[in-house]
Amino acid sequence: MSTLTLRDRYLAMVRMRRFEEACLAGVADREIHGEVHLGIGQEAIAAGLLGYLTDEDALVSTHRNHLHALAKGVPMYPLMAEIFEKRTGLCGGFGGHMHIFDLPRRFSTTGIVGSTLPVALGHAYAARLSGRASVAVGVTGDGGANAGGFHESLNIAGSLRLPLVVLIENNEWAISVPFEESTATATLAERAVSYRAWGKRVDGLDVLAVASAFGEAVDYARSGLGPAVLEATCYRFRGHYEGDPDMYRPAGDRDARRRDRDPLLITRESVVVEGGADPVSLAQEEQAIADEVDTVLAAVRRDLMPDGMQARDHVFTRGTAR
Ligand SMILES: Cc1ncc(C[n+]2csc(CCOP(=O)(O)OP(=O)(O)O)c2C)c(N)n1
Repeated sequence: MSTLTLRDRYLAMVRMRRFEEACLAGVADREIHGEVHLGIGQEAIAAGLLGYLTDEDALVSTHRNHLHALAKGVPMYPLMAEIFEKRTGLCGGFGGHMHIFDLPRRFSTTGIVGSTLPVALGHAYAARLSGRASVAVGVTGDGGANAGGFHESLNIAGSLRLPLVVLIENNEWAISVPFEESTATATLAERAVSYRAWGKRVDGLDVLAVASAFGEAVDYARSGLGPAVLEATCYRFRGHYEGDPDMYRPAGDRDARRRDRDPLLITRESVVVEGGADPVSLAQEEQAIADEVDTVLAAVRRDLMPDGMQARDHVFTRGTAR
């Protein structure tokens, strides 16, 4: 059970959106290199995870990982610094945006589609072997849910009743391939039954619906009953990566979804209308968050990149670190 309020979750979503916008600034100014995949439009899912996981629980995320890192409690400064490839980053600037690792918080990522679940499965098995009551969360997109690792991991977790929670962010597109064209089932949650797993599909724009379902999924897995599959539906607001011309999605539909179905605006309205929040004090809190992110961005921009002489550090040959 989580004690977080809707307002708490909303403010976490604001922090996530501002964080992604800071990364956008880094892309525009060519400070971040390579493909950057942002989670703008998907904040209600990550904010729904808050309050259910401890540092002992593992979370393995994808190429679209920034929001999950924040939800797992990874501090904003070293996270942003890693994305900006700075020495002050979580991995000293060697990893970059698709290789975010925070060992103390058991947070990791992989850009190999379909391989988050096998890694999360390893964490779940390790928890079982060491007698810890922790769970492992493996995140995937809808595209990744059609890869072999998804099915193999769930099969093993189901047969051994391992504490694996599979979180599927179904944003309807795997790069340019629409969900209905690539997927044999009407939903992804319904696959849970094949693996003796708990399964549910929720509206991923509804942060309270995600929170309640994620809490159930974690409780199920933690109590030793086996794996859980939570599918949260959403829509990717940006291109697949920054720079993607995004010619495959009908522009009218995309614009309408961004305008009418922005989870930040939907949640803000609930906080004010149903939660009775004072709009003035809410705006002050939103501004404080924007200021916090701006301060981190300004400092990260001043930090140094790794020294070129270190390029071969952390490279292993014959089992020896050079
Ligand atoms: C094994 C592998 N194949 C292909 C790619 C290239 N690739 C990167 S992201 C992506 C699509 C992922 O779609 P989805 O799982 O739905 O996640 P989303 O990007 O929508 O969050 C692909 C094919 C990859 N990274 N790894």
